[in-house]
Amino acid sequence: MAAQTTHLSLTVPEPSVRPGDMPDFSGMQVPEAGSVRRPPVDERPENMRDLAFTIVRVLDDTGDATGPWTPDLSVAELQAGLRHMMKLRVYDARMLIAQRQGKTSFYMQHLGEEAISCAFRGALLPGDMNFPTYRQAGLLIASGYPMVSMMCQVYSNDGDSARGRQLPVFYSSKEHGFFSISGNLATQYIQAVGWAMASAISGDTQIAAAWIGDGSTAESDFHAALVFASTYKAPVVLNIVNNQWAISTFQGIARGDAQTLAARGLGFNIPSLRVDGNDYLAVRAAADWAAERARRNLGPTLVEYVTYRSGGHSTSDDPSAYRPRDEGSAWPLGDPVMRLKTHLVRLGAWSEERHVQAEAEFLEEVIAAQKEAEAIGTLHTGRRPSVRDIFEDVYAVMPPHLRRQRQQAGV
Ligand SMILES: Cc1ncc(C[n+]2csc(CCOP(=O)(O)OP(=O)(O)O)c2C)c(N)n1
Repeated sequence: MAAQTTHLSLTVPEPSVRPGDMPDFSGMQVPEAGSVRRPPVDERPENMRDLAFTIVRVLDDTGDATGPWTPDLSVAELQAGLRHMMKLRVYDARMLIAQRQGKTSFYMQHLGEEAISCAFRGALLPGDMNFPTYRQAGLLIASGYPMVSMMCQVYSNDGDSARGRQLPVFYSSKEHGFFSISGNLATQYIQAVGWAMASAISGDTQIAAAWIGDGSTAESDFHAALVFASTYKAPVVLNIVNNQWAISTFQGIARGDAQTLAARGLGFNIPSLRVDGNDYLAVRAAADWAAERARRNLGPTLVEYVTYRSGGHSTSDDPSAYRPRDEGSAWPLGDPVMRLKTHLVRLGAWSEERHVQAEAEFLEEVIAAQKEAEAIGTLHTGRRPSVRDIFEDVYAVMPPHLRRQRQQAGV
């Protein structure tokens, strides 16, 4: 009897819309703010699986904070949070222009994702360590890292602590809990787990935070990190920033729509939250919850922040080639800066005038920092690191063959 023949084929996931189409987020389920329960931090993971399939939200459409996840933040802390996000946005805008002016070779902005890194920073204590990607500079801004130092790195000038050896935006500051960024996606995720394991092995109290984008969860280091984190119950917060896009690739390619990215943690019995990434209060609440679990030695937590990459992937990218131009404005979770601003206005702790004034102040501050950094140098002007620096720090002690190469280079 002849077997029935099926011609096999592969499935290639496609986004529902492309340039020229109407944006379509109708498939996205957005729960009411305040409607998701908040389990105790020592909840057993099997009793909170529902948290990986919803979206924790605090700020409602009118700007009120509501529900069990509302974090206990003072007005001053909320204002500081808004300022950090605004400052990051102004910084991004200026550096984007600087790249277009040829002052740097490359830049990557955070537009629409400011709440995530800015709010998360507040949950950490001195000595804790982030293992960020290139899209969490809010961690630095919210920790008071000097903007001039950030710019010097972007300009690869003589003020760059990386001595011009790294791509722009690959910052590094041990003192500010910001591990050196590397271009190889996902490598930092497993390193964060190792750092957290080391902290536990040496009986310390510091915790680690791992960061990854939706696309990069497809890397094997992501999976290795989950194995080690769950096996040893390492004190680490495993953050996934789901901004819907990995350059031109929509999150469905990395299977973000096969259940959720938060649900990846459930197979490892890691408590997993899915959070509104454009809601400063929700991000902070989730970060506090996860950080407390890590500090109380209850093990890792996985947090997926649902957000949208409103800008291009980088200065080398034109998103209008692969998605509708106005998709960002159709994003159902709104703009993180506007949402926190509205909340503060509702509290009577901010106003339209204050906002405009703050924007002007930040522009002035960023321009002043820019003048200072550019006085040292930009990509093509001023003082740059010595060619000798190329040969330094490859090893702790320079081996003879590098010494010879340095001589050949005439430096
Ligand atoms: C191992 C590796 N593969 C590919 C790249 C090229 N690359 C740089 S960024 C990027 C997209 C990452 O997307 P995602 O993880 O979603 O983060 P996002 O840029 O959206 O923040 C790719 C493919 C790389 N840097 N490293």
